[in-house]
Amino acid sequence: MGLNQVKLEDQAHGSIAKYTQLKRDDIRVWQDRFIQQCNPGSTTMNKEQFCKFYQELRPTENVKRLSENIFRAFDLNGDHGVTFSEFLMAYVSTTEAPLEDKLRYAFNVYDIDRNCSIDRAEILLILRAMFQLLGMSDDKARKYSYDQCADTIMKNLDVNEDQRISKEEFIQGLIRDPFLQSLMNPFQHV
Ligand SMILES: [Ca+2]
Ligand SMILES: [Ca+2]
Repeated sequence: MGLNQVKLEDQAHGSIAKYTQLKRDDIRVWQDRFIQQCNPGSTTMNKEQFCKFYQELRPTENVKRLSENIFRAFDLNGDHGVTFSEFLMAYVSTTEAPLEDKLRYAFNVYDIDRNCSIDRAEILLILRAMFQLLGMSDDKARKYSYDQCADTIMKNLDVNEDQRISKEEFIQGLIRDPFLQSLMNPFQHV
């Protein structure tokens, strides 16, 4: 590794440490583990690599269907790759950080087209994966009915009734409503 690269890595680790409160040694351990899964010479994961890695990190969860959406949520700059910094900051935010931080990432999971709001179609798509994550049998899922569920969610979260849920509406709404939170927050069950 060249001197410049070392310098860059040091800077990156500095900001990760500040954000996550992790010790530099721990960050290095995470980095080694992360890089092993990337293509040789790369420090960025593609979707396939990420999904495999994430499922290994959360083996008890049925995250398979959701992991592609979690990839998108973690890929903050939207370049279809998750860098080590993006990964570790997101992973710590969704496992150890306060609820509000988890919900910020949860919002990204639902905002499939990245237009900073969630519509009913996006809710329906993610709900199916959430029900699977929650281990609900088809029967139980049918009882709740996705459509009914989406209606309840829109009614409770879309405060200004513009048929879209903003990030603020999403976060405040789920903090207010523990039932919806348990149904909708993919990071609650870690
Ligand atoms: Ca990215
Ligand atoms: Ca959207």
